[in-house]
Amino acid sequence: MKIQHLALNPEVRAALEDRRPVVALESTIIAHGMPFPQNVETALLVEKTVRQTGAVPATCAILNGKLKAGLNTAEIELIGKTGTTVPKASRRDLPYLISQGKNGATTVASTMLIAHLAGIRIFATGGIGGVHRGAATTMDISADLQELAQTPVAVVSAGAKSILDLGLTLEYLETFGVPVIGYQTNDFPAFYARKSGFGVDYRLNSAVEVANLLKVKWAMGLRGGAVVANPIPEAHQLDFEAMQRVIEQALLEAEQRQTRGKALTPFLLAKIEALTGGKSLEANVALVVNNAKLAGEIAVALSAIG
Ligand code: PSU
Ligand code: MN
Repeated sequence: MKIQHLALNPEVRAALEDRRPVVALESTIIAHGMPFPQNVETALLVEKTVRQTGAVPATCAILNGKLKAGLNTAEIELIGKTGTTVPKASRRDLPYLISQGKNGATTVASTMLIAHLAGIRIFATGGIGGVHRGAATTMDISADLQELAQTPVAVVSAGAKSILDLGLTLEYLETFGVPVIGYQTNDFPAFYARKSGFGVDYRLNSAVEVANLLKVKWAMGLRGGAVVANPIPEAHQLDFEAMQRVIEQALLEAEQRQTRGKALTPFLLAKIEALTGGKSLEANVALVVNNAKLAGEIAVALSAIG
């Protein structure tokens, strides 16, 4: 069936037709999460890492009003070079960008949606969006969480940054029935750090076990996705206390400048990077690559069992 506004690149289309494993990747991390040229280098390295597991990478974006699953190198470079001038596109932004024939960098939420329309079940990113600190008054809760509640795609991430209220984020996921799986860990990771002080629902130790859980969930007809929380590799971990201070500083500046809404997350990401002198960028690259590898392994395991 042809889905309106969706365009698969030939490699992704062929893999899906043959029921071979495919891993979706997002583009907000390229346009808004990292500076050029490291963003493009990372996006290409992540694709290569997915390929090494035997899966096909499908970086997603909106280009000229089309939902794209699978970008070529020139398209990745376009998103990377245009950077923050490409609109950050979450679910609510899609009708506008598509009807206007514009470009957009897809978040976790909109990448999940594109993946699902294309028939891709596994997605790798850095960190998911969540419930922001102070959400009790701002109501700033990322659309990523609602997407996880309703769209059947598993997202492999290094947890979430403590720019968010991680406790409330986990509560929200519980309310909406989204399993949070710790990959070889009992702790919910905090992006730069392997531990956040919060636990996960379940620990699984292999990609095959994760694939089995997903198969059961979807075979039962349960709605929505899952969070696979994969801690940053030990060697790249940053000091938790030092990062907490940096994050507090970034949050304070956002408050002073009254940065809100969809601009808040990109502002905090850029601020943290500036405050750590690029150390956070190095950690970010390492954890995304690590997630791409695990996502590839899960996609391979899932396609082997159906
Ligand atoms: N958190 C990160 N890195 C990111 C993002 C979040 O550590 O790049 C991006 C992702 O694309 C995520 C989006 O889906 O920000 C969430 O934005 P918001 O909080 O506005 O929903
Ligand atoms: Mn928000």
